[in-house]
Amino acid sequence: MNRERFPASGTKKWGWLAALAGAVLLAACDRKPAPPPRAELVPLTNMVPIRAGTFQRIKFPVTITRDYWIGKYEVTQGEFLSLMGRNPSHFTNDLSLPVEKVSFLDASNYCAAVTQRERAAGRLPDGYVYRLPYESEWEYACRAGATNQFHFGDNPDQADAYAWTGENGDAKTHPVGQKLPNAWGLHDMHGNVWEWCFDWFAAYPAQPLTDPVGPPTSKYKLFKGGGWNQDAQFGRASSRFMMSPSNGIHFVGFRLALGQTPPLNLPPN
Ligand SMILES: [Ca+2]
Repeated sequence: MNRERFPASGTKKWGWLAALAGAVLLAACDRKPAPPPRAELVPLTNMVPIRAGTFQRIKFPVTITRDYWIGKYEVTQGEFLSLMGRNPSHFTNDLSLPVEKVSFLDASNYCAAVTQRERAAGRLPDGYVYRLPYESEWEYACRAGATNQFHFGDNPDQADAYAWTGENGDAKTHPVGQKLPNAWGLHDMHGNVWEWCFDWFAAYPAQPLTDPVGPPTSKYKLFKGGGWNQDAQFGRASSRFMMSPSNGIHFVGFRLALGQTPPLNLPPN
């Protein structure tokens, strides 16, 4: 047995380890901090991608030049409650009902909270944001390629299969997604609750429009699509009503959009 072999070998081993540690230390000092992992865009599972395109609003074409996503359903009371910790709705006892009595500001705050949550989870890269749909985005998605007053045609008497309205709604909201969707898979675009859009209210400009975002400011924000409180004829794709952004009422809710920032044609602050 060679007694010298072990101490000699041990010395070599420790020397080698020390050299390695030094090299690692040098390399560590040399290395820049690793960049945070790049977020991949993973839209919420109930968001439907909408391709850029053009639709006809009354007499004039409206063109949207960028793709975006829009919610398949109105935002439910369950979704709102779980993120915001409160449920302002008038009609309750079922969390799959659309949230209502939300002001424009409540709806905007919800969108911002979704953005923050998804950003923190690494599912929302810089340059994208959850927000309310612009009116043009909402209307383009509602029409889903149809050129009629409703996505199902021109006759409000055919609304029953697609919409909860004053005629069939029993004077209340209904769980989202019970009626047939439009051609792009979106439910309750007509009826159930009216839906806040991002735009301030003004009369439609009498000209072709590209990526319109509404006036820089006005007194009211607008909402679209009709609801349980009014007959179907009032919920045509081009119809709109408006209300102060701080008011909430039991026939107005909203749905999410997901888009790039900044939007085109955003008016200066
Ligand atoms: Ca609706």
